Amino acid sequence: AAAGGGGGAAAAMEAESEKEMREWCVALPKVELHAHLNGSVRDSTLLELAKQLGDKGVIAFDDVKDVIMKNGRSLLECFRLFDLYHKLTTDHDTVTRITREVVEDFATENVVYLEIRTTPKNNEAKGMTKRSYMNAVIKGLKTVEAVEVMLFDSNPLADKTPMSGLGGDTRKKKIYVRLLLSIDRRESTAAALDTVNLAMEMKDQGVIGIDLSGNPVVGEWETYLPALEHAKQLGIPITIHCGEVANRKEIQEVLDFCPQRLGHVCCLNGDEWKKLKSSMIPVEICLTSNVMTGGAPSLELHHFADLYNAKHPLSLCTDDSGLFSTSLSNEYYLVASTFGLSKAELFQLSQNAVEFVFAGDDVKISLRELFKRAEKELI
Ligand code: 6MZ
Repeated sequence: AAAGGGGGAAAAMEAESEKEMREWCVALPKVELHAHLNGSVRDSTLLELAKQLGDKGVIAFDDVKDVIMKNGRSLLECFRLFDLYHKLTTDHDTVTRITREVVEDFATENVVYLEIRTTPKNNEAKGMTKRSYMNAVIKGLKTVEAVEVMLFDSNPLADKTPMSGLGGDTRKKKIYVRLLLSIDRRESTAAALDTVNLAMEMKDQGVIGIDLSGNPVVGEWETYLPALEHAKQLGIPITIHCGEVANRKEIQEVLDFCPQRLGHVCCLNGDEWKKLKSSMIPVEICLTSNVMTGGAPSLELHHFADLYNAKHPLSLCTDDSGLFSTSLSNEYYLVASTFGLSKAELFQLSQNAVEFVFAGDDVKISLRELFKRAEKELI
């Protein structure tokens, strides 16, 4: 009984320290660089939307409910799910709503800088163009009330308000939000070019980059290359999903293209790892997503450890926090619990991500200041 009691006490202590660490990871100011809008929608909102469409007879609610509430998801299942999500979020008002909620959810996690990526969509039946879709997203950013959304670069010297409510500050939290436009791998060259041109047109409205994403077993690099080259010529920063599947030819081509950042980098071989490491291209690491979709065999064997030990530039990201039931705080907690990083190391990891944001120098300066202040309170 004594041994059992001791075990109980040890377990209680462990539970207490887990709780403390989780709370610390929430309090840590964080930078999110890889979050897909539709993958970040709350389950409760998806269920509500599914119920409404179910009542109208557009979908079978019970089928949808099971899919949304299901846990493990293969990569292919994810992309089937996105088609379903898109059915639920097609109209302008819903796009505005989910954008607002996604920003609020990230701000609740003390994310202080957020790049949301989304695929501008044409949908004739809803009178939606890529442009009107993006206007609906931006409307969502402008109607956030719970936190102050900073969509434009501001003069950091004129702005001394703490951003994350650290130290019991009761003023509204602030969050920088920027948008990346995604090219979906199913799109044609012309559609991909439209997205790049739209990003250029909307660069004064918070749009700062281009992403290439979508089902990695669909499409050819040559199809998107003209659009990506065009973005490069226009000086628009680019991030590319790389190596979600072992497509050797494409991994080479992506590494040769040298985008500003890379997402995932799961299935690289020895030479590709060498090339990546010598390139020093920052990598957006998505632990939970990679383990759930099979891009990494387990948390313990995730390539985070190798890249971290090699001091490769990294930032932890959620990918699809709704779809994978995670949060950025949870991703930091997983790094602590799986790889044994200390609080000081986690803080450094979070702070380093400031250097990889696509926003301009004013924002970086402001974020560096914020981390300096936070360090005194958290470490
Ligand atoms: C590749 C992904 C992805 O754009 O409609 N997307 N692409 N790999 C992933 N890892 C699991 N997760 C999400 O958000 C959803 C879209 O983002 C891309 C897919 O194209 C998906 O349809 P938006 O807001």
